[in-house]
Amino acid sequence: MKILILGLDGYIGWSLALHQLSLGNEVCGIDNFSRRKSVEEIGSWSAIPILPIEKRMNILQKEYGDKITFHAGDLVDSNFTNDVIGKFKPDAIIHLAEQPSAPYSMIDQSHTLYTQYNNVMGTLNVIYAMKNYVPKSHLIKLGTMGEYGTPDLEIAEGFMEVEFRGKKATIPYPRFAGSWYHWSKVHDSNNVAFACKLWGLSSTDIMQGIVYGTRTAEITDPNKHTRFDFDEIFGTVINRYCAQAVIGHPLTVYGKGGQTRGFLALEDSIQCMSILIENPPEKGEYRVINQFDQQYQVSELAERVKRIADKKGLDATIQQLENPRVEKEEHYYKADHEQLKKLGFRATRHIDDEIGIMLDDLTSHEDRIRTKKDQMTKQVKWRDGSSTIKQRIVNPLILPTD
Ligand code: USQ
Repeated sequence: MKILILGLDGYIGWSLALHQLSLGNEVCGIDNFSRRKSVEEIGSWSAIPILPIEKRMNILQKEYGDKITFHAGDLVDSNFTNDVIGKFKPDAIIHLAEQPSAPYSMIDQSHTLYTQYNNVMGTLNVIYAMKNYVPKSHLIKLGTMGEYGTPDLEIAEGFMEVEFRGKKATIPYPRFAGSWYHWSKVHDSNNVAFACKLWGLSSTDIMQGIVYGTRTAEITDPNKHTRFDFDEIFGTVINRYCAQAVIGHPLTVYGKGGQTRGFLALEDSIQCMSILIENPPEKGEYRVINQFDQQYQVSELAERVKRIADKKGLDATIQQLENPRVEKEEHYYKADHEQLKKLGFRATRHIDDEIGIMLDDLTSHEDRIRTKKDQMTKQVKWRDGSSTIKQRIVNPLILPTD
């Protein structure tokens, strides 16, 4: 199969490319390196060093020859997007090329605009390019469980049945997103669903939980490591706790710590996406999948990381910080996640084992984390934004010239 990975240079994109190549598929990647640039912009870096893209490609080309190709460019440039999709003609497009950080989108107006512009316009260009060149291709779009928010109701998988004034219907499950970033994903979902209806495109919209870990089966040597962010803006909660534990920084639980989310190991996230590639929806179908394995409260996770770190002699402590975010700190959470299991997904990783591996991997790069220790608590206050990070310039949209 021909697989196009949008955002190949990122945490999940790189790991997915390694796995798809190992299966014998032909992979084409694109990236504008915005993740590298945004993390640099806020003054941080990946705890685990990663090679520049040219070296990454050299390594893959030595192993896989012309089964791997790469194009540097931006999805908001519709000529670029049309060109790559029109020439490669993928069977499946995995769209991971979005600004992925909720705190980043909350810094100030310029970062909100950048996030929504980049994510929504980039996705519109992808669906137009699909319509023009590969209408039978399968778009696998990375959304987020955060689209649903925390509604104090059971969360269905994309759609729900309702009865209203005597009539029954199936309607999209309501979205109650909690950041400008999460709303950008809701806007994408609406646009992709409409494109499926309008032009008969096929798409799987993944409502993915929080992904953690440093390893997959293919990440076997340092040249194949994927990035690992630990700063307040790009690091996610389990990954941050592990990085904090290795340098003796208190694990930062925000507020009461009763925030509950769905979680998935990196290896299992790659497995899920690969199952979806193998099992496309019908023509014209817009399919929604809730993709996570287990749910945890963030305070419970801190205890878990502390317990495993202590066994390794790291002596971790936990600190409850005033919550910089605007979110419920205690709430009901129960979300369906059955469809992937029906397609054959079985979780292969246990969270405690993955935390142990992460702590070992991060201990090898302890100095890099310690150097950027001030990045652990930048404190972007969601209600008021941050005044310490410079304005972000929003790239103009490049319209098609054909
Ligand atoms: N949290 C802490 N301490 C920390 C960091 C986070 O208590 O040091 C709490 C947050 O307040 C929040 C929860 O942990 O309640 C999750 O925060 P997060 O930063 O791990 O994840 P989030 O901002 O929700 O976003 C991440 C990814 C995003 C993805 C999303 C999936 O950055 O791309 O869409 O997870 S989900 O959370 O299911 O929406």
